[in-house]
Amino acid sequence: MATLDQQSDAVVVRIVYDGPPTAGKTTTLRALAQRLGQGQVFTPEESAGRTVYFDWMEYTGGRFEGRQIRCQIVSVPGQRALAPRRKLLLESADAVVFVADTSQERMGESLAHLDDLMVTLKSRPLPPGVVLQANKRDLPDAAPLERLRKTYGLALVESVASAGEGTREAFVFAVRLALDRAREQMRLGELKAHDGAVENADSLLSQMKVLPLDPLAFETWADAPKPRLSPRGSPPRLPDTSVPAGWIWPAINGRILLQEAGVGLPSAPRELTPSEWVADAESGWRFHSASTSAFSDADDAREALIRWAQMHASLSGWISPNRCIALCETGDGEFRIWQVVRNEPSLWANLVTTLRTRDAENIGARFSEAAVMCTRAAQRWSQAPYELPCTLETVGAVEGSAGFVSLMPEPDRIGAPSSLDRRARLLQQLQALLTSELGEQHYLRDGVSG
Ligand SMILES: Nc1nc2c(ncn2[C@@H]2O[C@H](COP(=O)(O)OP(=O)(O)OP(=O)(O)O)[C@@H](O)[C@H]2O)c(=O)[nH]1
Ligand SMILES: [Mg+2]
Repeated sequence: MATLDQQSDAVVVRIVYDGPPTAGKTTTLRALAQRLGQGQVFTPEESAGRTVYFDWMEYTGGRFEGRQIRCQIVSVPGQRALAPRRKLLLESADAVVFVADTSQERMGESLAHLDDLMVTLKSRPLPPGVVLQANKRDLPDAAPLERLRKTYGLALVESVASAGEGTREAFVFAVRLALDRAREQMRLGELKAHDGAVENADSLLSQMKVLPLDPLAFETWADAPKPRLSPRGSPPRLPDTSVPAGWIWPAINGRILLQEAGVGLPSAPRELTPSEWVADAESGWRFHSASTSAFSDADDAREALIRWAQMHASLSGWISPNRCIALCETGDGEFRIWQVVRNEPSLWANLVTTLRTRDAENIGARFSEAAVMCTRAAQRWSQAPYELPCTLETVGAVEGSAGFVSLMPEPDRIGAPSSLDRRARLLQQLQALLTSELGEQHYLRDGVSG
């Protein structure tokens, strides 16, 4: 939302760069920084070259109603699991530059992402304008742009961000759109002088760091960042039914569960974050080994396995039963503990499915049920010996009541039950799901009948 900064007598507008993963948003900002010649891009964090929070730069130039124009130029993280961060940025946009990967291969994904953006923006009271930056035009399979041009009726600028081409043009257009919006805000009496300091990259980062974000929100690990090889060069071996006795919990049933889990298991896991390995089997089971679950000594690994087992045993009744813990040699002389869990539908997954039914009555009923279940989970889990993370992604139906269906936090990190009001936290999340994820996207996109 454009604001007046009284301290510097400037109007502050925010241009947000959105687009699918790896479309070239960060590359665009870096190219723009060079072309505009004012300062550097600030990137709080990257993982394997992917934006984790945002990229930020500022540009001051031109005048609006006698005041200086200060542009905050921000790019969103494209990865789906980071969507809450993207949403936060889109909510504050005065104009959006949509960076599309226009290669033949990625065009469909770009269009789907653009649909999502348009629906998200439409729900805002004064929707910001959008410029389409058709990127990667240098690729040999660059797709024709007719469909992009005709379907959306948006201004379109072709670009090769990696060579800096087209980035300045798209930006200049976006600033015009942002100022059009600021003028409209002024007309409506909504262009407000800011009390105190205007938001900057640091305050935005602090705000983002407390946004609820479940690292397990990856629907499949395929959505996670591309695998990177460990320094040793090879992924660790995944556990199978040949693990030695005493290396699996529960003792007997664990091996049987491992057999079921191992059906359609990829030959190697993927590295999600440094030294954190994951694999999804076609059987619907998930294998996960945290970075702290690697040991050079077998005895240390056994002791850790016992701690995992004790924690699981003491939580039985609260957690979904289809899970086991296995210890496995990595193939590189190390040992790793693997948590193997069958995917059970969480409240979140159920609600998203329900919304697709487009049946208002059904949607209403399922949401009330979810609210009741959240409340029950919060109450029930407060009796558990450990603090189980209680979110829409971790709560699901377990044997008729609200149980924990997600991956378990590591024993050394899980705490004693805290006095935190879990019920309030869950209801807050449910509301957030309604207003952002579903209210803004699916609900409006699909329409609701009934
Ligand atoms: N050929 C070509 N490659 C590009 C172009 N723009 C960006 N790239 C490459 O695309 C890859 C991803 O670029 P990024 O700028 O990191 O993508 P992003 O949209 O910020 O990705 P996320 O942060 O994950 O959302 C990099 O390898 C870039 O060098 C372009 O115009 N042409
Ligand atoms: Mg990026």
